[in-house]
Order: sequence, then structure tokens, then C-alpha cells
Amino acid sequence: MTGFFSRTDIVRYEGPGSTDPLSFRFYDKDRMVLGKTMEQHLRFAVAYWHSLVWPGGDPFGGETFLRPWAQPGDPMAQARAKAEVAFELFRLLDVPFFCFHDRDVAPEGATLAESNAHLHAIADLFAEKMQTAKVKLLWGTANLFSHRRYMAGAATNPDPAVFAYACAQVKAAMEVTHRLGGQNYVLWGGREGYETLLNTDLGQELDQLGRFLNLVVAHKHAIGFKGTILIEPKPQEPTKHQYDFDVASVYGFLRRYGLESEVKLNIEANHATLAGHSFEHEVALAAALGVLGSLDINRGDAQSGWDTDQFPNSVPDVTLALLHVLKSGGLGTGGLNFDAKIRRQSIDPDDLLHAHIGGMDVCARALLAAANIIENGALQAALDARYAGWATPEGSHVLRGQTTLAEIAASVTGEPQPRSGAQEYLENLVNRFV
Ligand code: XUL
Ligand code: CO
Repeated sequence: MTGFFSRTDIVRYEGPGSTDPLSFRFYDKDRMVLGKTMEQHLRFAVAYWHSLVWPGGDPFGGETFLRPWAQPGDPMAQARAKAEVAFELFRLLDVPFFCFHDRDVAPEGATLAESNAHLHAIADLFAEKMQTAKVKLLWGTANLFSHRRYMAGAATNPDPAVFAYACAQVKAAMEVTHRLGGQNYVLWGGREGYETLLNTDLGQELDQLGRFLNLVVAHKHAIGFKGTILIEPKPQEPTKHQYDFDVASVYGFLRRYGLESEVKLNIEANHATLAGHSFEHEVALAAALGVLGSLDINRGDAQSGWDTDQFPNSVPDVTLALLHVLKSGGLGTGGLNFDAKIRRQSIDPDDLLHAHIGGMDVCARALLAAANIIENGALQAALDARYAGWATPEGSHVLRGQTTLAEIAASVTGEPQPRSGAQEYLENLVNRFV
């Protein structure tokens, strides 16, 4: 027990009527939904960086949280103190997973060797704690964007020495992820983009990024890591333009560099909206392309044009995303990582509990709604009816490439019969369940 939070007992499911704000009203982890428990479907993870590292600063002011481990002191002692609270948070929330960047958990040293030694020392502590804790590692990643050396990118840096440094950092982070039994390894291209094309050779930088990712995949196989490599798309921020813009651009990139069967995607709700898409769109497209890997579950703000990383609170939005997850057979090794931060004024330790409890309940309600939509069947029936023509022998011949353009042209017998898209009927149908 760290004494950091107001309670020491695990947050439990108490049902929709519960008036205890530190209880689950919908997330009933053992409840069966479409053949799996809620816990198995949702695979929640706490994000170390937002919940344990972020100090509550913004561009106009410094830290507000004043966490004890963020105050001056021996950085490794502080990292250990932070780990104690992290594992206490995981235990209280009863979450099955957590995620971290190398520099979230252990401080950067004076040299690469010292940084790696710090990381391995904290990984030793994690390994020891994970022997008795329930929590497992959903994914690890390397922070290739905060340090000054990466200001012009990591893999896409004009200087090969920075590329090499990024390789070394990812090698260490992936090996630690492997050692801790991580189920995935994530790459978010934080500064893999540009501020101005005047100083940027776009084609050169894309080739560097393609080479880098091929090296990472080769190393995964070399060390026997069985987890999934995930790329996390984001259109901009911190750079003006990021190469991993959205699902469609990442898929094109993977195809170009021969990686589409090796790498899947980690889709973040707020990144989808920054790219001008809905979260639902990005999840549906990744599922359609066979690259749906994992979700960073959060939300943006309708008025702010930046990555506000708030906890999810819209059941309808999450329902539509989870509908595509369920229809595509689930997330496999992926999960729902709360890449979300409490607000700057939420300075009480228990605010972290309220935030996660609310997010977990929203996702649980959304899961139930999505499962009900699937079990009801009317939405799928409408979709099947809309595309029924393609299921006929004539339609499938065309799709399989067994007819020429001339043959198809000759098959026209008259004017096709337009049919209603029935959008309002379908929206009303979905609204019965959310
Ligand atoms: C940044 C972001 C990252 C990644 C991991 O917007 O989402 O935290 O999830 O590097
Ligand atoms: Co993210």
C-alpha cells in the first residue's frame, strides 16, 4: 500500500443503481457477452505516461499535480516510488494491462548505456511485481520525440547518427517489452514528419522510415518476440505534418515497404478526429484492410483543434467503434489503452480513479450496446440486403475478375432500380440500443 489513494480495497462492480462513485456500475468483468467475459473483450490498460508521468502542465503554466515522485531527488529512487503508485493504481482498478514508454518508467541517463541500465533496473522491479500482481503488459514503446536529439525526427532525421540512436533505443525498449511478456510493441511516429517542406526531402525520409520499420520487424523475429508490432497513426502534433497520418496512409506505407502482413495498427480516437475522420471510420477501415490491432481509447474536444486526450464519455461513439471490433472478431493481442489524461485542475489522487472508472463504465455500456445490435441482427440484415446483388453468381464473377469490361457492358439490360439508403431508419435502429 502506498497511501497515495483514499482507498486500499479494489474497485468493484456494484450495478447501475450504485451511488458509490468509486464503484463500477456497468463494467462487470466476469459478465459474459457474446461468448467472452467483459474483461476478455475490453482488455483495459492504464497508460503510464498520462496517469503517472504527466505533471499537469500546459503551454501557459507548469505543473499542478505536484506528485511526490516528480519532485527533486535521486531520479532512480523517484522512478521506483512512481512504480509503487503505478502498481497500486493497477491493483485498485483491477485492470488486466498497462502500457509504457521507456522514458516514462526510467530516467534518461548521461549516456545510452546508462539509460539502458536504468530501464533494465526498473524492468527488474516490474518483473518482480508482476509475479504476484494480476496486471500484464499490453505494450511497450520507446519515446523517440521528447529529447532534443529527436527535434528533426528519429528514423526520418536527416542525420544517420540520430537514426542509429533511435534504433538503439527501440532495440532496448523492445527487448524489455519481450522480457516482461508484452503482447504488442507500439511505434508512434511522434516527430516523423516535417515543419516545412523547404528543408525536407519527403521521399528520402519515407525510405528511412520504411527501412527503420523493416529493421524493427527483423529484430522482433531475431529475439523471438511473438507480440504484434503496431503503428499508431496521427496526422500532426507535435509536427505540422506526420507521415503516419491516418489508417489509409499507414496502410499505403506498409504496402510500399512490404510490411502489411507484419504490422498492424493502434488506432487512437483523438488522432482519428484530428485527421478529420471519426473513430468509427478509422476502426472500420483498419478492420476492412485486415490491420486492426489495438485501440487507444480517449476523446478530443469538439471546439479545440488539438489532442486533448480526455477520457471517453460518449457511449454512442464508442459503441459504433466497438461494433466494428466485434464484427471483425475482436482485437486479438490488442486491447483498450486509456491514452487519456485527467484535466489540469484534477489534482486529487482519486481523480485518477474516477477517470478510469468512468472510462471503463462507458466502454462496458458501449460493449453491451454493440453486442445487442449484433444479436438483434437488423443492422446486418439491412447491410446484407443492400449488397445482395454482389452475392449472386453474376456479381461474384465480376468481383473475382472473371469478366471483361466489354462483357459487363453487354450485360446491361435496362436502367438499374435505385433503392433507399435508409439512413434515418438505421440511425433510429442503433439509437434503440445506446
Ligand atoms: C501521442 C500518443 C502517444 C502514443 C504512444 O499522441 O498517442 O502517447 O500512444 O507513443
Ligand atoms: Co496514443
